[in-house]
Amino acid sequence: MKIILGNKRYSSWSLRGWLAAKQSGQAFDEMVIPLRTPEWQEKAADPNVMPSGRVPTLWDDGIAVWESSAIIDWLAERHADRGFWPTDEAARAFARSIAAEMHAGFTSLRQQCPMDVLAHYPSYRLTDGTQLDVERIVALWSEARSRFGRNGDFLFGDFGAADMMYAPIVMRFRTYDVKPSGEAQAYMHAVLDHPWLVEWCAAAAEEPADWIIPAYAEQAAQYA
Ligand SMILES: N[C@@H](CCC(=O)N[C@@H](CS)C(=O)NCC(=O)O)C(=O)O
Repeated sequence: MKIILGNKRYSSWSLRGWLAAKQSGQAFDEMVIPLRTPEWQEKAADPNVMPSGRVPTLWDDGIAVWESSAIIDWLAERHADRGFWPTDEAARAFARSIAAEMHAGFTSLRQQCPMDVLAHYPSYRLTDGTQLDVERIVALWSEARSRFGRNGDFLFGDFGAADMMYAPIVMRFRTYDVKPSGEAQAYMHAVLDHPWLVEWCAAAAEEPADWIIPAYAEQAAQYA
């Protein structure tokens, strides 16, 4: 199994696919291709690397799967014992709904606050639209935790598919200094302390300096 990723520093969708590969329990290779470089343009145009021209792309037994949600579904089907989705029906319905809501929505937050797992902008101000996205996400996390998450630290107890979808949001909250209280705050700490997230951020910190995207560096200078 092999997964094609963008920069670990920036690529939020890659993080979701990579977490799914981790959850599968299978050994896998990674190919990290830096966004907005000539290498990216070459690989993105090659259907034998990324058929959609985007990351993440998973290659599994010679079969390509792209779109983070499809990668999660594919691996959840192939490794049904790995706890991607809750077994309880009501919990699973909620988990699938909030995962889909993440995949399709929160456009204001996604546009205003690109993921940069190494950055911290303490003086950043959210727009009203982004604030609404934040409030909705915090409400979803709190409801999942209080209704279904009592047996563990994650949305549905153990780490699973819904946590994969929201892990990049946790990263954004840390970067843009969004500090929810209560259940949501505890949930953020659980995600940030999870060994796979720690591993991802450590790898991001090792990426070459010439992979830095100047627009993001300028944002850092403005709000640091
Ligand atoms: N809906 C896709 C989004 C994939 C996506 O947009 N990935 C970004 C990197 S985070 C990408 O490949 N961008 C390259 C580009 O836009 O040229 C998914 O869920 O995987």
